[in-house]
Amino acid sequence: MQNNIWHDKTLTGKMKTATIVLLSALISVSTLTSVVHAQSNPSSVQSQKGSSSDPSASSNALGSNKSFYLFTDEIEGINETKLGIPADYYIPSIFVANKGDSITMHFYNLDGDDRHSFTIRAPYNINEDLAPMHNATFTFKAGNEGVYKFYDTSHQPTMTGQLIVLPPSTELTAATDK
Ligand SMILES: [Cu+2]
Repeated sequence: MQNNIWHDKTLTGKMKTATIVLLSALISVSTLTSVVHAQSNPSSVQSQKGSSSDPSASSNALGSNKSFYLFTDEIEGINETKLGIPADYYIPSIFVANKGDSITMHFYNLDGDDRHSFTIRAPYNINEDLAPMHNATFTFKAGNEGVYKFYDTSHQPTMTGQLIVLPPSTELTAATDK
């Protein structure tokens, strides 16, 4: 029985790692794409006429709109009492934005038993606390650069994530051009 438990946990861990690697790769690719696009039009930073096919890929000094999807999940089959930690976590747990972006977060509590919250302190001061099997969509602006922790108020220390706010995309482009 215990073998099964740890086997399951390892599998889940691998899946989680694979997901994170995949997400990282996607983020890298999209970042590279926008940088390459900007470099191929060095004189047109101001004139990116929203190629409306993919609004999330466009960027300018005012920031862009980013939609993120956040889900609750739980590692199955582990003994929370024995380990002394909750089995709950967020997936994904890392979001990357540029300063000035408008972030729309779609938060889904997929747990049939427990409440889960998305809580982030100043300067954001958001506390979305969802009943089981509920979801919420909320929008906020990415402020100063930094790494901001978000967490669930009732499942610590495992249920945490990070919002990474990079410099405005135009500054990144300028830095790359040098
Ligand atoms: Cu929770």
